[in-house]
Amino acid sequence: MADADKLVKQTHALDRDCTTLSRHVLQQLQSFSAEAQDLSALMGRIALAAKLVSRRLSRAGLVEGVLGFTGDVNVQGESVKRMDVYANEVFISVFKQSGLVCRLASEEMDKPYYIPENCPIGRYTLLYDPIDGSSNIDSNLNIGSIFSIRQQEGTDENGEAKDLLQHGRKQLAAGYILYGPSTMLVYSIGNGVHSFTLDPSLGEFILSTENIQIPEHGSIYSVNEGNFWQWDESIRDYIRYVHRHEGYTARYGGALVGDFHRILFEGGVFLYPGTLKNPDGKLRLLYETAPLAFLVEQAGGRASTGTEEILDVVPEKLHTRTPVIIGSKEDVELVESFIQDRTREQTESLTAPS
Ligand code: P6P
Repeated sequence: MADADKLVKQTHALDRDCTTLSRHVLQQLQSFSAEAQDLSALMGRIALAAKLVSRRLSRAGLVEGVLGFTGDVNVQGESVKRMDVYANEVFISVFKQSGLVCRLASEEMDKPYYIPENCPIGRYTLLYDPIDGSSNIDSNLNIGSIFSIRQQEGTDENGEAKDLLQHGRKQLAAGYILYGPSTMLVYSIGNGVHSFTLDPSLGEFILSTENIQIPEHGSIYSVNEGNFWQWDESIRDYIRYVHRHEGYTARYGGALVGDFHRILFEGGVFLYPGTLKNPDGKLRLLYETAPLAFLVEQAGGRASTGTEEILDVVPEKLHTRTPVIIGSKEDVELVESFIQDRTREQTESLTAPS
């Protein structure tokens, strides 16, 4: 390669290494306004939280008191892992110092955590799942953190946060961190989906892929088939279909972020339908499925409950759960078609002359 070409390649590599997350946000917004600076600073704090969690995970097997359970049960009724508590505290500490976030709502906390001094109107609310997929931690498999940022809108007459119980199209930013062979941060502020990879030698998240677009269709279907006995007949119909037709392959890691990340890059569909035990499904809207729905729509995909778009769902309470079908447009529509067929049959049987 000629020297000139080497120099161009080297300059390009340096430019990319200088594209940190905070810088990328400002580039996305083409602005240095107060709001742009706020979002840039918020994403910088997300990156700091991710680095702190990633650092602890990378040494989990060597340090006492990182793995295992605390012995407590959280508001979800789930046994709490030590890493759940640590990561939850990391986000609180990182954002308390930011001066930007008025309240934090977490899967691990019954009520939002308020930072009164940060609550003048115009500040922000952070919703997050500090560690998603914590059942994978002790077996050193991939886990994630999921986050969503909304504009703080004050409180209603009952003192409840007005911005929390609103549909997902109110999100200003959303994304996740995947703690895998490398630590990746994937985010959107409504201007496409972009991924950053943590370079431990720099201690920085460096841009790896811009404007990610999910394939229109993919071969992967990702679902816990151990719940087959608990599903509605329509979902069973879908599973029977993919079992009997060529071109489908099952992938399920038991951690939403890793399963979603695979779908985002390779196409296909992830689903967590309602079950007999959890008719509304297991996954929580505000800090799990709505942030991922925001991303997948930005990447050209879809996210549905089976009957409505995830981003249109207005939660009744902070920890509202919804069924979720998320991924490539064609594959989400295929699952929905089985739901519509069953609904039509039920309607016809009810209206048929006896
Ligand atoms: P199941 C992890 O506990 C989680 O919340 C998601 O990360 C994951 O997709 C789901 O639950 C797995 O649930 O019932 O298949 O073990």
